[in-house]
Amino acid sequence: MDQLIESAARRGVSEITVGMAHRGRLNVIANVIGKFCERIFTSFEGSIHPKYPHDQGDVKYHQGASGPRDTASGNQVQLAVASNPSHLEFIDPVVEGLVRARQDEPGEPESKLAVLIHGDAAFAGEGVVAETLNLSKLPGYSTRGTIHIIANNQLGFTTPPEEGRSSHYSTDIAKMIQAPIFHVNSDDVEAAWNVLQIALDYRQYFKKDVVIDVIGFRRLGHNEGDEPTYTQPVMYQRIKSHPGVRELYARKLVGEGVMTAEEVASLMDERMRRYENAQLGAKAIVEKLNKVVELAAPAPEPDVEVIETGVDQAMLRSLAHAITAVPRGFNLNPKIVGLLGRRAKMVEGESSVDWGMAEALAFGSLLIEGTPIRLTGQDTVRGTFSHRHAAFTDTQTGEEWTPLTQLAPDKARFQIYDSPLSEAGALGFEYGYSVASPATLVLWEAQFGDFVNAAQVIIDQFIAAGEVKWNQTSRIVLLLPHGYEGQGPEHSSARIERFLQLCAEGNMQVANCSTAAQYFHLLRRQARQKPGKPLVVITPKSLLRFPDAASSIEEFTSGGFLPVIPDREAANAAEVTRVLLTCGKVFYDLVAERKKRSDARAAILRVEQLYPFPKTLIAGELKRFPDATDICWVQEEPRNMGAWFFMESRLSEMLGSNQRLRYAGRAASASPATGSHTIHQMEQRRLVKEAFSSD
Ligand SMILES: Cc1ncc(C[n+]2csc(CCOP(=O)(O)OP(=O)(O)O)c2C)c(N)n1
Repeated sequence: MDQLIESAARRGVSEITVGMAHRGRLNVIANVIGKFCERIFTSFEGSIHPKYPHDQGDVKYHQGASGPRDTASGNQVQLAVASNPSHLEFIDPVVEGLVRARQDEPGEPESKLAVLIHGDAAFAGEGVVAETLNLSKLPGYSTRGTIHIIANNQLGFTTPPEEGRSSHYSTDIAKMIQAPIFHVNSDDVEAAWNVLQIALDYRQYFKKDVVIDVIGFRRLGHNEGDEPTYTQPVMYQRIKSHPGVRELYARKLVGEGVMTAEEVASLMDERMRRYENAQLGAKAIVEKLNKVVELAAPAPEPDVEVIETGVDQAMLRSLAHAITAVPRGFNLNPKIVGLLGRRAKMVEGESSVDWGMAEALAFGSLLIEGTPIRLTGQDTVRGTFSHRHAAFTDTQTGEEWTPLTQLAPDKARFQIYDSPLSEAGALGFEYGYSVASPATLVLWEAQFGDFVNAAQVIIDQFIAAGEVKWNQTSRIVLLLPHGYEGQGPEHSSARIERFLQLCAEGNMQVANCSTAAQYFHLLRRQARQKPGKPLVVITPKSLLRFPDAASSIEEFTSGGFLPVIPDREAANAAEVTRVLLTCGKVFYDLVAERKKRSDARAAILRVEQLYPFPKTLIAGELKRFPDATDICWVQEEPRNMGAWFFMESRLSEMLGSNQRLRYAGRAASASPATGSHTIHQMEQRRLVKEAFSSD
């Protein structure tokens, strides 16, 4: 590691971001990044170093660290070890995203380097490794070559290679990208140094990944409590009699007359003194603090307010012109000509603005205001539901025209990429990007929201908990198509319940917009928010083209995202005896049913922001209907899914003694949705009917 930094600096590298798991991590933080011994020892003593209060958020060997290092060649290198969870290898795509964000800033991209240190078992076994390798040469994801180092101790906890992988080498997975792989004996320090020089030359010249497999052993057990001779008695007999690499190399240097035995001993003494001093420093800190740690009171839930995010109509007009005026000589697909014509008319008020145009206007206005945007996902450029068309392909030349890239090229960059078919790797990358580039609005879109659970580790370990664990903020946006439309168990649900269960301490936001204007304002609000918090947007499928979900242009020129949409149609508040609270597309079914029944007694409130829970706004709306005794949460998801469990306790707390809270929705179910379109329709009719009857 030491020589990696020195050698990389000599080749013009000025920034290195390291991703690594547990093994050797404290060593790297203490000895490579430097100056962190005292912090680590304080943590071993059971206290938190006053300079690093956030260390209490995670165990010491998961915390990140960063700092500058002056190299022997007189250069300074900025070093960082990324904070990571216990989940092996999931830091890989995150580090790639962190580094790509830095490379997208002005300066020489190759001067910023990603280094990933892997365990041999994890490199062969964890699928996210393959996902990350697959990103390495893609235009939207490449970091111009990563140095991979396998700290290969020939064991995965107690599991030997014969049981841990079907390939000969743990590194064989890297053959998928034809990366050069060097296997080197960890006892041979100078061979490792030589290999490192070749690897760095390769990376700087070819801008591709390279792998160094350092084959050695683990002197002790997997961790403090492990007894390796239970499972590897023969191997550990041999390890016991092995002098270790430091001793071997010292002997070699002494033998060659490079150093004397006294010099070796004095180097050791000096190093031990450093540790002892750090330990004394840590003890002094612990004694000084010497107070009983008190449990902090839980943070109150943040309040929700409406933030003005409207855009002047003249600006919307000029934006619409820029994104609908086809460049001279460009051969547009005739099927798309109509779409552009319709989009142009929307801004003139001749028709309502639909979802796709609302998004384009949000992006366009943000770019002009100076917010860079990066949007990725599977088939995202066109849009899975053919509603986006962020780029157009010339029918004769195959060239692409991406209107939003031309809006403010000097001020704010618009990046949009179709992602590879990956969720964990692709979302991990975007999370990393959003952390390193807080000014950029980074959005990741799932093909259908259902597939987001293939990236669950990134959500649980990074997006939901990253700020509390590591003081690491992100304003990443997840766009998750969701809606019960009879498409079966795997094209219906973005698993709203899972996100809501993770919500606490204001860690993130979950919203489900029912109109195009709401989506526009939500995206704009997200770009303005300080500090950034992740945003999960439950996005529609059929509503993309549903006329009632489109919005008039006036709704874009003033106002902001409404966490709760009041019922403007409930004619006479005094007549209302029933309040239906809901979110998402089922709102439109409820409105249609109320109309069919000519029911003036039911009001329908849309809770568009589920978390942070808009308590004051909902309470204010409920107050408008003093005679409403039947309060019903309506959802199209099964009872054990959707927002019901989240809403039940929160709404119950707010009700008066004369009010009763009910549920109307699908029955609890093991699978998110039925596979039969007919049964889907029957269920949908039933839940809507139930909403209007409290018997
Ligand atoms: C995703 C995940 N699964 C399981 C574990 C539990 N675990 C921690 S270390 C380890 C063995 C890792 O072996 P290897 O990758 O060779 O690294 P080593 O510990 O030998 O350095 C396992 C299974 C984990 N941390 N993360």
